[in-house]
Amino acid sequence: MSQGSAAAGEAVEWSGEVTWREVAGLREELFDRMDARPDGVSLDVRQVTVIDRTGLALLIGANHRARSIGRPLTLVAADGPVTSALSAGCVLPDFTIALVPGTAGSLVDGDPGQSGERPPAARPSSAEERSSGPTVDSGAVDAVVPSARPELGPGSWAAALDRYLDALWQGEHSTATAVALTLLQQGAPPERIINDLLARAQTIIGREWHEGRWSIAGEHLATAITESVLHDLSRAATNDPDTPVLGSRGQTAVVCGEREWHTLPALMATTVLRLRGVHVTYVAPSLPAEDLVEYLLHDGPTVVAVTCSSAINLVGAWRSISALRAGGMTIVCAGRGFGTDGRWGWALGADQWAPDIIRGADRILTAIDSRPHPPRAPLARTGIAQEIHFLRREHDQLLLDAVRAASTARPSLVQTDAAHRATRDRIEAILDIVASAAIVGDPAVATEHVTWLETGFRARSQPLDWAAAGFAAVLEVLPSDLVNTRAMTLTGLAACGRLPLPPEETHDGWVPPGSRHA
Ligand code: B12
Repeated sequence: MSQGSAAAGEAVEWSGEVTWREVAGLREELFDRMDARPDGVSLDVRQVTVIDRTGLALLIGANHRARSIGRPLTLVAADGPVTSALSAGCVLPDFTIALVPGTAGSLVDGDPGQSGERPPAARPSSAEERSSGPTVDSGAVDAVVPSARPELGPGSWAAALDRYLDALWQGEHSTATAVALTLLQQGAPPERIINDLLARAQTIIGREWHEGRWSIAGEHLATAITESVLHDLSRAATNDPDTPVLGSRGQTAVVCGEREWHTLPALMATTVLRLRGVHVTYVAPSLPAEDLVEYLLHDGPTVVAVTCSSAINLVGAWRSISALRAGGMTIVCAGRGFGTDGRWGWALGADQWAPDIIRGADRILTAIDSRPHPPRAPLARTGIAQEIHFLRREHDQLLLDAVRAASTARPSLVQTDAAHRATRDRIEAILDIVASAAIVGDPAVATEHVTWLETGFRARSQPLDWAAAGFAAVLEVLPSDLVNTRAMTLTGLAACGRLPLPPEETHDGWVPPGSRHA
């Protein structure tokens, strides 16, 4: 905390109560002023008599925003409820404060129904503040109860998403939590917060990472924060007396398909379903298809949601879906791995496709209320099962051979340890993607992967012809009787032919077979 007796910038004054009732209006005014005044704003909070967790969250968000946009925010404060709340939330040191002697008002615990009626309480000692005082962090979310406010407008959602992404960018867990919990307190349905804030933010950071603007470490940190916010939100929303009793709306399972390691989307869907009263068995990450169905047969759901976040995992999804079909279950597939319209999920034998988490929950509830399916055979095109069986059995050898083939053609691909690892990972993904394309019978799986690779290479200024090198190496090691998989590999290779001539090609003279350079 830095302190001063005088505050620069435009003066904004808050007085009386700063609780969930007032926060929306106060936020708008404060943020408008902050945007308008390059010299900053001094916020006089001396006349504040009561501040609750939403008010505190607003202050933290405003302070964070002031730093992001480089416009100072100074609090003109007395030794009163605002400074108590900030110190109890352990965020006092983050603020610039012009401290003026004098005391006013009281501190309430975040119960929106009571904040107006409660008589001013004595300020707790600092030890009490730390254990029981208001904080927007995970330990204090139990008392958050959504209000019955009118629906938030698109502007509020957009602003919240901006602030949430800012918090992820800065690695600020407590601000991210505050953004989500503030929406909840303003009356936003928890499932919309999950779908429109948390999932949306994850999608954006995924794109930012892929396009080279966000590091892998940053993405991991952001994912960890979002997972924790999801827990806090779930805990807070569960305390709403209107939340249906768990199990009152039946039973389901949400599972990651085999080899699928994106657990967070499945956890988001699980949370939404639990808040709707469904008893959910959450099985993630990847589990062998046979173990999954054996477990679920004992557990008892007749409806199972299978998630797949990347098309590289479609063979695993097919195995999971096939095992569940054999177990007589209705399958709702979801996740971007099944394609933008779910067509790859249908091709694998799913009964339903969910475009997003909310509609997924709707479809799962409808399926729970419907008659269960009898056991069914796997859905597969002729000859495909044998190819997939071979690819799975020989996976390690094929990968080894393909990496060797690629490195013989282009030694630079394995020149350093890092290059070798990257080459190995990318070739493994190509092996997976051509198998995925073959199993759903859609060349678009392979060509979309080429576009995806190309975007990543461009963003990192890496040679674009690497994609062709990878597909060519895979083609070289695939036996000739794997006609479907080879056809998809050739399609991928041909798509690489669209890429501009790479500089490296002229050095070692390697020409990818089947591409436009041949
Ligand atoms: C975090 C993350 C990871 C983490 C996952 C951690 C975790 N605990 O989940 C880790 C590091 C493990 C990871 C690994 C990989 N990842 Co990743 N990952 C992501 C990221 C950034 C966020 C995932 C997420 O939480 N999304 C939130 C969900 C809810 O949003 P959504 O996917 O848009 O889903 C919407 C709908 O599809 C639907 N939905 C999705 N799932 C479900 C489930 C149910 C039941 C329902 C009802 C609805 C539903 O609801 C959402 C909207 O409401 C995504 C980016 C992205 N766009 O998602 C990349 C992303 C999915 N990953 C990607 C890749 C490539 C990988 C790796 C191959 C990277 C690598 N080289 O190792 C591996 C593959 C691992 C594997 N075998 O599964 C790519 C996939 C692209 C592609 N064409 O294949 C993405 C899209 C990033 C990108 N932009 O390129 N990843």
